[in-house]
This record gives sequence, C-alpha cells and structure tokens, in this order.
Amino acid sequence: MRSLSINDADFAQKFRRIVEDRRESGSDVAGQVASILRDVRSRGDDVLVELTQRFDQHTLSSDSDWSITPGECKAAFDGLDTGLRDALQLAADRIRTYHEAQLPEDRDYTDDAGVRLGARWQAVDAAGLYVPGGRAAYPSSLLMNAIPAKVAGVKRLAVVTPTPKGAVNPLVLAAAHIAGIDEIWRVGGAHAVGALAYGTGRIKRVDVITGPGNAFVAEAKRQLFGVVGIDMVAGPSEILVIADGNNDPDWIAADLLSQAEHDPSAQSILITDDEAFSRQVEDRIDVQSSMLATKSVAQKSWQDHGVIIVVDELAQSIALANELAAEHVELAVEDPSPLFDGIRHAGSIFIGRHAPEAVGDYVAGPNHVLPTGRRARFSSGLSVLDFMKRSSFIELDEAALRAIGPAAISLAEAEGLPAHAKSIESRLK
Ligand code: HSO
Ligand code: ZN
Repeated sequence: MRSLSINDADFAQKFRRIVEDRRESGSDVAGQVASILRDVRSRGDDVLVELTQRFDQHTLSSDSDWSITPGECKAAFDGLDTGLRDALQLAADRIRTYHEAQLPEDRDYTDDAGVRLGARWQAVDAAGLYVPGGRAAYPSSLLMNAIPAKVAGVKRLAVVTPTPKGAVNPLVLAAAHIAGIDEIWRVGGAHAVGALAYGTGRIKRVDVITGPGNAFVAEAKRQLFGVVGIDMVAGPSEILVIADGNNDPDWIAADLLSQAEHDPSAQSILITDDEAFSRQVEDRIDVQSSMLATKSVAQKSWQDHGVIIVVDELAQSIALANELAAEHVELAVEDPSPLFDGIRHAGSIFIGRHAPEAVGDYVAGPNHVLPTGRRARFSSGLSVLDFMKRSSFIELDEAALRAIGPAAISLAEAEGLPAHAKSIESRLK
C-alpha cells in the first residue's frame, strides 16, 4: 500500500505513477491467442475438442458433453434455497427495469428541403456471452450481460463457459434460467471466443461478444474486434472512495476490500481530508482482511496496488478522481453534490454514505460491467446499445432531389467521380 499526501514535495510524480500503474497482462499472450484463433477458424470443432481436453480436462463427445440444456438450468434454479432464488429474481427484475429505460428512440422527420431523414435502431441478430469458470464465475455477471441483450431484442443469445473436469456452477445455471438463456456451450478460453466469432460446425457465429474473462479471453476479444462487435476490453476491478472523517472506518475499509478481493491486480484507493481517519481505515483493513475467506487475494491487491491519499480539502479530490477515471467512485461525504457535480470521468458513481459499491454489483439496476484502466475517459458501462445498431435512412421525391442534388453533383465532379454525378443528374433531366 502506498500512502501519500497532496503536500508531499514529489506528490505529482507519485500520483502519476499510480495513474500509470499498468495492472493488465502483457503482450506475451497475444501470440498464443492469435494462433489459437487461426486454428479455430480453420479447424473448428476439432480444435475445441482438443483444447477443452487440454485446459479443462473435459471430453467433448456426446451432445450433453457439449452443451447444457434449459432443463438443467431450470433444475439448478429449482434446487436453490428460496432466499437465494428471490435475491437473484430481485436482481434480475431491477436490472431489467433499469435497462428497459435505456432503449433508444428512433428518429423520423422531413426537413425544410423536403428530405425525409431518420435513424432506426435494431438489435443484432445474435450475441455471444462469455461466462468464466472458476474464481470469477458470477451469476450476477451473467444477469448483467444477458438481460441488456434480451431487453435490446436479441433473438439468439449463446453462452460459452468452461466446465473444468465437467463441473458446472449451479448458480450460473440458475441465473441462465432466470435470464431465459437456452444455448450454453461447455467451452471456455480464447478458443471459445474464436468459436463465437467465426462459427464452428456446432456453434453458429454471433455478431457481438460480451462478458468478462481471463487474460486470454480479453486478448481474444481484442483481436476479434472488428470481426464481431465487442463490449470492451476489461481489466482488473477498481474502486476510488472519497471519504470525510465522519465515516465509520469499518464501512470504508470493507468498501476498499470489496474490490481488492476480486483480483490480486485490483486497485482500491482512498482519498480523505482526515489523516487520523485514514490510519483508522488502514488498521481496519488489516483486521478485516485477515478474516476474509478471500484474504490472500485481497491482501495482495491492497499491498501491491492499494493507495491512500490525504488532501487538505475534499474539493481537491475532484481533479485527482478525474485523472484516475476509476471504474467505481464512492462519495462517502456529508454533502456529496459538489463532488458529484465535479466528477467527469467514472464508470459508476455511488453517492452518499449508504451507497456502497457492492449494492451496484448486484441489485441497484445499472450495469456492473464498467470501464476499467482509465477507460472511463472515453467509454461507458455495458448497456442495451452494445447489442443494437442504428441504420440511418434517407427518402427524397423529385422536388427534394432538385433542391439538394445540384450541390452533390458539384462535389462529385470536384472529387473526379463522374458516375456519382451522373446518377443524380440523370434523375434531374
Ligand atoms: N465488481 C465487479 C462485478 C462483480 N462484483 C460481480 C461481484 N460480482 C465489477 O467490477
Ligand atoms: Zn464486485
């Protein structure tokens, strides 16, 4: 953990180092992923069989080795205790309602020249959703990816998920049941992403791929960008908590650990105007983290990437927050509105002492798939728009063409494109 004060002589330098802290995997996976993708493209299912055997020790032969049926998902859902079932259902309902409000409006109007213009939004035909196995197999992430696709109107939603040694995650299956997913393939890794992008004998290609994954999955998505739509290249989680000294240090310590426990490369940062408070939080982090089941991950993240910055006034945190452009920003202060007004770059903002980031991970409604690694400067959390695209349209009658066509003819001639000019001219004869 690094501790700094805005009054340190070398603060600017130290802060820059934090902002530039590269916590994402290097380029060594790029070559391996490129060759896996080439292989999937040329040999399809055979490669999936080989690599699933090698990485997951799972044999793909019969249909039930390859995929999970809606019946199995329903059984997993029915097998949950009612508390958990209700919790998943509440999360799904709130996520759906929030995302329904994101559906964009079409435009259709006729301008002064008599030209009808507009734009029409439509869902992609098919989306692929990557669901990790192992440590990061979160049912909440399945809901966060699948529900916006469904709300957008995507007809086909295909999930790929690794099942190491054949083991499935019942919570993920239950979430798939709630989200209404009927196509789940038991493959993971870069090859699964390749299968979704190119299609194989069994798995039909999709148009957009979303969902979190390890470094190989992220790299595969990066390399396939343009072949298919991808949501974003996601890095390790981040949280920035801006807190005054009137918080319970235990609450703030837990908030910082809530992201640290995701990944040893996650980053938790506290900015406060109260140095004594910052030391209390630090102590509480030591105590709490030692009791977590996720202790080793959380402690490593906090040790390697944790930061505490003490400022003179909370207003100074605005510029720092905008520089960090963190995935999550909590404003645990008496009057959050001036900070909220000032923050321009953040994936999601949590306002007030009773809005811990974890509530946004599960049940608040907005998407928890958010830009990391300072990408909040130019990108946004997952939304229904990631599963939609817009066609513009143009309609003219003869009078409208007469009004604006001659200018187009002039421009076509100036660009040396006579067929362009003729296609307009011939209609104006
Ligand atoms: N905080 C993570 C999402 C998540 N948290 C899933 C719990 N489950 C995204 O940064
Ligand atoms: Zn989380």
